[in-house]
Amino acid sequence: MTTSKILAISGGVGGAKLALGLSRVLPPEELGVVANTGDDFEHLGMRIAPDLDTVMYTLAELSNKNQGWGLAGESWNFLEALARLGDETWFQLGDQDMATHIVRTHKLAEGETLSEVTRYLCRQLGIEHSLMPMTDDDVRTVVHTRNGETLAFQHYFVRERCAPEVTGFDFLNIDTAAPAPEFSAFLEDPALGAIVICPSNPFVSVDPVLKLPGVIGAMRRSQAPVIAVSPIVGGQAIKGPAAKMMAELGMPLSAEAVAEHYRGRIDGFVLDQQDASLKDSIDSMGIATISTNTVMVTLDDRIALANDILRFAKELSNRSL
Ligand code: FO1
Repeated sequence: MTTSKILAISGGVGGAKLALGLSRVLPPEELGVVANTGDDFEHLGMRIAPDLDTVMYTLAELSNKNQGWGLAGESWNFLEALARLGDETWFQLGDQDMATHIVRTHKLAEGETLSEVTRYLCRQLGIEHSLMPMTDDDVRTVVHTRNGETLAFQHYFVRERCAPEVTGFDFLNIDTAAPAPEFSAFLEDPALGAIVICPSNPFVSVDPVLKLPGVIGAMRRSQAPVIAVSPIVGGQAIKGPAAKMMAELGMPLSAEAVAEHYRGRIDGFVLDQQDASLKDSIDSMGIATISTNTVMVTLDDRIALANDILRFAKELSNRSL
């Protein structure tokens, strides 16, 4: 049996960069990318799925590389007209991006599942690798804050610009949600060679995926090693509020604390080369660790990191034989 398939678990921007690298070194039948949908929300009557769209636009090479989300060459006529009508403009919806939300909302209303709609959108954008939502059910991340307020994720992230101090997170409806069929199929596939947790936010991008009923059990039953890439480099998050959240949750600001967070759920950990000195203490948690360049500036960086992870996955599989 060849164990050649890779399943990548991704949030938005950081995860999408690694997913692109993996898509450049693996043929379509050997890579699946599962995206967090806890960030999804209903806005102005539309269903918005930010992480799915970020990965989708990145794989299609249509993304706005400066901001990481949205489309390159976007125009904003819709948003300007919305402002004229006095409606909410805190969540920036570009004219081209709107087409994605309208097609998704329309197809969901016709009874298609989010997995089916995602497959359709990917096909239309020429993406050959599999991109799937973590679930077809409506799981919603909420953020608990120090002042006692609970915010819907996008209200915390975009409207409040991550300013409120966080005290914890909940994933509404997660206990009754099921992993999407294609996600389950990947986890149960005897040809699964590795599960890669991309350098995404551990608390709000990866945990919702891992906390879906049955996911951890299926990961443990699978022979495939689970490898996480640290989103914390030199004590800072490459992008987004992960480091701010760690500080507010009273955690040390280090990649080691991320490994500790994933302890019991991963077999391997990828540190940035700047943090190479943490290798021994993470190894001693029973997590095999390597260090390499994880800061993905260029496409070559994304591809090099993907190759490093695939080599590491092979090494871990051979060790457990
Ligand atoms: N992020 C922002 O910081 N500001 C925005 O106005 C914004 C709009 C937006 C529209 C569509 C979309 O798919 C994503 C969008 N994002 C925006 C990104 C997104 O909300 C976050 O990066 C993720 O939810 C975190 O992974």
